[in-house]
Amino acid sequence: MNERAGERSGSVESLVLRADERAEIARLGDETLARRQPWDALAFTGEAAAVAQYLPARLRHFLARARTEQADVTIVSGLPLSEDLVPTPTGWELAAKTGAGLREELLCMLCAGALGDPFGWSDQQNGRIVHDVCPAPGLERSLTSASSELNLALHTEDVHHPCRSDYVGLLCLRNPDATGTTFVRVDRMDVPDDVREILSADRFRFYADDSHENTELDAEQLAGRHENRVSQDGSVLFGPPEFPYLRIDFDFASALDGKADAAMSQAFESLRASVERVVLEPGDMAFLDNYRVVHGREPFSPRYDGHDRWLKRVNVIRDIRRVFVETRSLTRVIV
Ligand SMILES: O=C(O)CCC(=O)C(=O)O
Ligand SMILES: [Fe+2]
Repeated sequence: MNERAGERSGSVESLVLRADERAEIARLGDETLARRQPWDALAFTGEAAAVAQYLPARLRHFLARARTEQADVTIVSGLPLSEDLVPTPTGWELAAKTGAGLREELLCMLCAGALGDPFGWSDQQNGRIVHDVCPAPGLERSLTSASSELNLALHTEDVHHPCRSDYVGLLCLRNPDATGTTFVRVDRMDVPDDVREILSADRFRFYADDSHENTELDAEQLAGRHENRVSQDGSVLFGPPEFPYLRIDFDFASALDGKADAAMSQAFESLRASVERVVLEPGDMAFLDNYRVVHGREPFSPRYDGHDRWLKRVNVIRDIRRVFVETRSLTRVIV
């Protein structure tokens, strides 16, 4: 993990694993993987929280504290990646087809299991529980995580949905150009009380982004046109006023009236002024609190030579029953 001095305003909770802890995690990972052949992340979702109890106590304690204290950004450093990690795939489909980085998927799910319940979306990466975030040819300027050349705008993950994750977990496998993951804390939103009041009312619409819609637009093609997308209306700010939660997406949100539109512009302006960044290094896993920060990514040049940036991503919800209730089924993949 590497943060540029002077570019952070609050702290990032971080834990650097010791060599003995890395070895313990590697052993747990290998044993679990051997027991769980062929590896199927979905089948493991119900077991992840229980197996996570065998992670080193310091790591469990650290993640439990992040959960109870509602830390904005939490980073575990030094997770034991495979020494013979395969080349970075050119897109998630190839990763899925070839089973690239399965041991890392398991690490991702174990850490996620110490914080909550991993879950997926049927329309995102074909219902996979652990996603691959790597640049894909042809999608360099898309509005999804497969992009590279464009700044990935600040967003709440899966902003349109009531069961959006409490945490976005990102395990870094490669990041050769030290590309930053950007984020802004809701606490940094500095707007007058009357604007805050508007932002706290159900005067906004949140849309499914292109990772759900299976479209591959760039920003110019989207140009604020959201017709026909799945959406939900709600407020930008919610929860305890003294410890607010946030829901916003710079590309996939709109206001329902003129005053709300002006308030949203002010919110965007304020958030833009407080962007922080964290550079994930191989073996770092970040958990971004999806209620307390919005996140994005800096642009970079893809190589498509096997050495590209590569993250494994997992959505974590604090209580999977929210999904069971919303979908009226025992599924861990939201349709
Ligand atoms: O690539 C990153 O650092 C973050 C991308 C992102 O927003 C995501 O995967 O949800
Ligand atoms: Fe994201």
